[in-house]
Amino acid sequence: MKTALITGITGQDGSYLAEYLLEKGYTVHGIIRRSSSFNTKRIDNIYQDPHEKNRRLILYYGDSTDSTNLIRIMKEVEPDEVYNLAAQSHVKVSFESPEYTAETVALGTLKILEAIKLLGLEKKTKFYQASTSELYGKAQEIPQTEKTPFYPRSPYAAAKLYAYWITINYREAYGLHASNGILFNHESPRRGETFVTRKITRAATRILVGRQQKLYLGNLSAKRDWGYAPDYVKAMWLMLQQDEPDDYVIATGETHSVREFCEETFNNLGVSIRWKGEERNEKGVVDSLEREKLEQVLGDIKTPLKVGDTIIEVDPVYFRPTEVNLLVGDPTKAKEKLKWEPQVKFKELVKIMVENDLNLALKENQRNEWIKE
Ligand code: NDP
Ligand code: GDR
Repeated sequence: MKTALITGITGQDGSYLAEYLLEKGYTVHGIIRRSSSFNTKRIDNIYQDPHEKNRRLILYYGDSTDSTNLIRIMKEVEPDEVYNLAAQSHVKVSFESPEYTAETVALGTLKILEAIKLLGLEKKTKFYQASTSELYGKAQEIPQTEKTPFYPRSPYAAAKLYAYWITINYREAYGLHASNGILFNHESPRRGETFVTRKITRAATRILVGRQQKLYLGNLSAKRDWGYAPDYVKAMWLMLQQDEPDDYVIATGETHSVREFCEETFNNLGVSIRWKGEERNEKGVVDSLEREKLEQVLGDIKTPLKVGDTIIEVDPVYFRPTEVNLLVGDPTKAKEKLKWEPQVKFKELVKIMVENDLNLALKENQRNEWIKE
């Protein structure tokens, strides 16, 4: 049976990928960071106690900035496949911590590749690099394909550009089976809560049950090609099953604005919103409430929301010094060569996330009731 090593296993994608590989019979090794609080929530469901015999999920403490640690783990595991997912992955945060972002994203990738080479594993170990649609940045073409020129617009994207090219360089220089997945945004109930989709579905459901009053957002006009994370980890695996390494766009081919994501989220809950004001102080106001739908989603609970309430406000603090306005990918190559297609598109994705977060908000309410009692 095959062995895989995943960096970033505690993240959204790492957790889905680990589940997927375990189902396929792999032994999965994952690198986690030491933290003062637990950071393994997303993999708790697959965790196996170190005392268990024949366990197939093995975790190591490590960090993308520590090459001695990476070399030691690589030597111990000698994996058939490495999935390099670890990163400071937040674009806005990368403007605040540009050097650390470059350390983890750019040099972190180099360190893993170099570990494979130093240990003489070039012929055994296949390598997947988590590249990104952020590489297109100020997009030079619509839709974006594997041939569209890159124009990074953040320290994160510039670091990912280095990682993209160093992956190709190790493939060409040392014959490594190394592939870049140029993945467009992909979301899920496991998405970190500071990324815009999850921020919206968490806030909307909390607003509905009266646990939060407003949702503050940045640029509502940005458009993204949003897919579903469990679909996307399958594409990662498929890339490493090909005879030849290559680079692939993974996307849905649809694009929607942040504004539309808000509307669709609230629609799922029986609330329609109308927009008021200019870009820097735009507001989302409750336009109508669909009583039947609200009863369906809330049961006995009454929402405090009223027509005319302002529930979304723009706060320029969330604007980025340089923004990526429009991304939409063309996944034709992946469809033809990998036989990969996205199963979940925009509307279904929003529904999945809203359902999950509504349950969370209702549970939070219940917990509060217990505390009061
Ligand atoms: P997350 O932010 O959810 O997960 C990032 C992972 O990297 C976490 O496990 C995190 O650990 C780990 N990590 C962060 N810094 C370090 C470090 N210094 N050393 C070791 N591990 C570290 O990202 P996603 O799962 O969404 O994305 C996975 C990868 O794919 C990332 O590289 C991202 O840049 C890229 N990507 C993501 C896309 C998306 O839409 N989700 C699209 C295209 C590319 P911890 O849990 O401790 O924080
Ligand atoms: P992105 O995702 O930058 O595309 O990077 P994010 O969800 O952070 O932003 C998407 C767009 O929404 C706008 N936006 C806001 N974003 C956040 N986070 N918070 C807000 O309040 C807000 N308001 C508006 C942003 O300006 C942006 O235009 C993600 C990450 O997962 C990367 O690691 C990955 O490489 C890319 O997707 C593809």
